[in-house]
Amino acid sequence: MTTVREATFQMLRERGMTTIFGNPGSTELPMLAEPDRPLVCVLGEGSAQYAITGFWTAAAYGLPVTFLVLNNSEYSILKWFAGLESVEGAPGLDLPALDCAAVAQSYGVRSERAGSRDELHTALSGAIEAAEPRLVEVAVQPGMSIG
Ligand SMILES: Cc1ncc(C[n+]2csc(CCOP(=O)(O)OP(=O)(O)O)c2C)c(N)n1
Ligand SMILES: [Mg+2]
Repeated sequence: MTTVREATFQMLRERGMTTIFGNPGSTELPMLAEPDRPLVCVLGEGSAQYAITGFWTAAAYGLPVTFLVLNNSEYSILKWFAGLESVEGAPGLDLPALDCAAVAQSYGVRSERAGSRDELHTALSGAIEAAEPRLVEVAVQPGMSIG
């Protein structure tokens, strides 16, 4: 069975992209290396909480980065890891009601939520074209498998 993680890495590799650690690394390092390329930082709603000031950095320096938050309302990777270690009932792994769009907006990053495939396409296109930081948040299903 293909996992979301494997499919994501494969998709990135096929397009000459890579994964970096959290907001600051995703925001600053590639931008310094190749400032003319559009930059999209794809992250989970949980990861966003660990480097939340990356939103401030993007807003303060006017960096034209697009944040795409895939919000599955859980700490999925640790649920998966708990299963791997046969741990049952690990606490604190559900993350309901995290609103990354509202948080990023409060840091000065114009943000929106997409509720459908069409809305996601429109929001992402606009965000990538914009000459300022933008955030698009979309709800995705919990769990690791996609098929
Ligand atoms: C800067 C940084 N802090 C902490 C971690 C540890 N870490 C790995 S995944 C993760 C959160 C995962 O939650 P989420 O982003 O919601 O992704 P999901 O597992 O639900 O796909 C964290 C905190 C990290 N990789 N990098
Ligand atoms: Mg999550």
